[in-house]
Amino acid sequence: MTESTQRHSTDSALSPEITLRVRSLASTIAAVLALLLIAGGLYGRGKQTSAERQPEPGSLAKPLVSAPVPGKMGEWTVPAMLCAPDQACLVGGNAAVLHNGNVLFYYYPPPSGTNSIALVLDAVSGQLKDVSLPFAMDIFCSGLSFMPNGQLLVTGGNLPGAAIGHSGTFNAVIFDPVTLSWSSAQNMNYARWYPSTVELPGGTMLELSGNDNTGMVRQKVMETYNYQTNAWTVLPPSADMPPTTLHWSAYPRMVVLPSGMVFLAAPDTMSYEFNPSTNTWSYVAENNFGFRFYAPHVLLPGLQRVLVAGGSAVEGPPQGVSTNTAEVIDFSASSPAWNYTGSMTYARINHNLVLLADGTVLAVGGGGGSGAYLSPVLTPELYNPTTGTWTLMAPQIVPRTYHSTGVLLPDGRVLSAGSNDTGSMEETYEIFSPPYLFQGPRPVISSVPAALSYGANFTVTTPDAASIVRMALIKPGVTTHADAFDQRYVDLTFTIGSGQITATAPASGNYAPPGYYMLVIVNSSGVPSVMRFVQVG
Ligand SMILES: [Cu+2]
Repeated sequence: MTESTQRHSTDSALSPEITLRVRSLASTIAAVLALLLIAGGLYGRGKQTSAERQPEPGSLAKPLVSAPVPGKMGEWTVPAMLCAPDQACLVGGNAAVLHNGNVLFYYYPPPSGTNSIALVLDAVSGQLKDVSLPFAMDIFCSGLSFMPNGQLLVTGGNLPGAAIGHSGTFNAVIFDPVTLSWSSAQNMNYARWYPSTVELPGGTMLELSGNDNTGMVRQKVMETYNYQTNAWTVLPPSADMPPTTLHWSAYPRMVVLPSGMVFLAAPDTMSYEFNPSTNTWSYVAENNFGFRFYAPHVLLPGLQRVLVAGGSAVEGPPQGVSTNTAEVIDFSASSPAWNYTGSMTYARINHNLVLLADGTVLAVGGGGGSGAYLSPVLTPELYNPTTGTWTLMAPQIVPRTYHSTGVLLPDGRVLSAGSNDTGSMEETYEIFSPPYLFQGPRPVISSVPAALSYGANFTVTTPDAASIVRMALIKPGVTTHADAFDQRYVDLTFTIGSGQITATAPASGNYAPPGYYMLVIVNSSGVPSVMRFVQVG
């Protein structure tokens, strides 16, 4: 089924907003009751003793007794609605963690409207604020990525009223986390539907792929955006995407490596990397499984290895049958090659891979069967990059398949949202507390500098300095369509002092492209602090 078909059937099925809310809430309540019965019957009653497991004041997402052993399998909250006051509820199909810790969600316009709906969630208090677009524009199906100034660049999207679905737009818009407002940027030179956006080491934004405004042509021409001049620059023909990488499946999975190259990790069998200095592509390696449709990717800590897990060998709707296999390519090798790492227990497509505060990776959501929304996998799995093994976590309640999102919150939890099917929309979010939040007291960051300069030393004060074994910068999550475009976990070198830690900022934008990061310290029990935002540049 195509995107436009889904949108049409979805929209028509949902007309009265109130019906939609009631239906979604009813299905959620039913799911919660079922899970509570299962949890009660199978596992008995979990104890609610830890401070982390208590609801924050005003929180809409209450803790759930879902995990038999939270210290080993983590714990989920009961799903809460994504409905800001006086606003249509939305599916959390696009998510971005802002540098004040709140999460921006946006989706397509409600059936009666012309402006994409958007909201900002304070995931700690549960408060929601309507930040819908002030102008008529559909930014669903767009690319998104943070710029060096912390503003979110949103590129392309869905062309309203297009004769053919999958038609892209030229528009680019910017969301300012400080003023909570949208503004128009200069239009792109090429219309794009399902493009990818990735920040380059120097802070310009690379834009690639996506369907044109006829819906018939996959864009091979790339362009870059300079946020300081508000100008798009078309790259020369040498930068055109390799022919084997142009598919129905857009949102190519890109990541900046310490070499300064931009690696195209998935979905293709043949992997390439792009050199932004010379505007040329070069072939890297062929993976083992083959084409991985809607498989997410993640740059692992150490910044030399890229993990791709799951996906389907069948391109395009109905999205084939997913695989549980996963592969890693290591760029510290003289000839980088894809090798199988441990397989997940569950085959998945359309899941998210989320880098956690301790450098492990959570595979959350996704579906196991043929079809964008079929055979949902409710059980997340945690990947250990050191051992290459996956561990089953506590099951979540709501299916999170196509159009689902997963992001790491500054408090170390994982927010999971989005997904729907042709009969109903899923307008809830739920939050996962990983096992590391049940391993004892958390180290506390007392103060951090507001800004870090590349290669310079800086000081973090903490009463827990003596117990700290790891410090890292984590790029805030920006995700849609089962992938996070700029996700990275940048370990820092540091020395322990009395009540403080002196660390060295990343050497350059090759390691951490400029912008806001979440700084975390982790103690010898593997427990992370609540993270603090710093601007790196
Ligand atoms: Cu989509």
